[in-house]
Amino acid sequence: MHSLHHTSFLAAVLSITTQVAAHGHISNIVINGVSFDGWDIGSYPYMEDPPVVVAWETPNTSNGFMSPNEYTTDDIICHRNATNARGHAVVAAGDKINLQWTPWPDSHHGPVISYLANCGASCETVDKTTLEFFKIDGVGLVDGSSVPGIWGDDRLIENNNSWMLEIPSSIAPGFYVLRHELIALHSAGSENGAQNYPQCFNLQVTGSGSAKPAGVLGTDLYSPTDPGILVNIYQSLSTYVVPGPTLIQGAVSVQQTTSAITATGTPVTGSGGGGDGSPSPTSPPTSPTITTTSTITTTTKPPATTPTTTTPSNTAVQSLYGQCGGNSWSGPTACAAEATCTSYNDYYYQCVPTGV
Ligand SMILES: *[C@@H]1O[C@H](CO)[C@@H](O)[C@H](O)[C@H]1NC(C)=O
Ligand SMILES: *[C@@H]1O[C@H](CO)[C@@H](O)[C@H](O)[C@H]1NC(C)=O
Ligand SMILES: *[C@@H]1O[C@H](CO)[C@@H](O)[C@H](O)[C@H]1NC(C)=O
Ligand SMILES: [Cu+2]
Repeated sequence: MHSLHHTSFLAAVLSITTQVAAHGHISNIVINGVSFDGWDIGSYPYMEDPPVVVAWETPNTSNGFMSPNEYTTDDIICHRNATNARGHAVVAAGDKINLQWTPWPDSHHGPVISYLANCGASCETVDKTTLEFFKIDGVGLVDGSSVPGIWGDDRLIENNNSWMLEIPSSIAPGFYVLRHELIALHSAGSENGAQNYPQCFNLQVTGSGSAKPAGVLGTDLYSPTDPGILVNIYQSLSTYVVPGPTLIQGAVSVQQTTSAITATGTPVTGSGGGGDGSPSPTSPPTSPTITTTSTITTTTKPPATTPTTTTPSNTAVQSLYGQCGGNSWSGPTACAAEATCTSYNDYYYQCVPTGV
């Protein structure tokens, strides 16, 4: 029942049954001011001849997610039943890419992670099960001083629901799949509760880099018991380990800004051969200019927690710091004497010390 979440804190207090068809997907990516459409899950899967885009294609995923028990399936690679993008975008190593998500629900705290995998001759035809991903960016817990903390995807929401990343300048020219992913941790305190939202794009990286970092298969990226996957974010965390392999040398986590759009890009098709990295004749406009807005300032957020006492509907008693409610929770809803069942969001209620 991942589709339940509050659109605002007040709405959550008033009703925990508000249905919002949200979560998200990437609507477009912006490279040096040139915007490339993403895969529109609401219309393209229903077309006989959908537009060629630089994003990997899926059926209507309903903005849904992959679960930890699917980490060893091919679906974790680029989302459910994903097939190769039929075009790619050209980007120079060292350039930035802004990925525009549809509005992300603010209850879905978690990391923002980006990988590249070399495709060899063509990302349009590569077998996704052979792709070896290396991590170029990973932002997890930004500030753990409050519970449930400020996370990478909270920064993304502040940044107009977009994420800015940089293709490391060291990367050797060639064709690469960019795998960008949000992992929502609001239910991750329970086994199989994390939610992975991967999205893939085809890039041709140009430049004079020479790094060809080693990577791991998509099906080897995560394990359901990784410390950053099976984790209760409603208790104070001093550290958080971003899931997946470690960042490559030369990875740069850039300051979050948005990209003004100055042109619409046409995906390059036909993969001009040998992977030498030279832009093909049908590349998007040359002499691109990137305009970044000033740094987004932190928006005022509602209080992270406001205790709400639930009405016990189960005679069993939960111990301190145990879960005591939330959407689809069927365990005890009463807390031990010294604790009060507190609602953090629709998904998770926890027994916390009374008076805290
Ligand atoms: C996509 O799937 C969701 C849920 O499965 C559905 O509500 C929505 O109508 C679908 N979109 C289209 C265009 O059919
Ligand atoms: C994905 O593919 C499988 C096997 O072909 C199919 O059963 C399933 O319905 C597909 N999922 C979606 C969301 O289309
Ligand atoms: C914010 O996102 C919306 C929706 O994608 C987009 O239309 C708008 O141009 C973006 N604003 C900025 C400053 O990037
Ligand atoms: Cu959700």
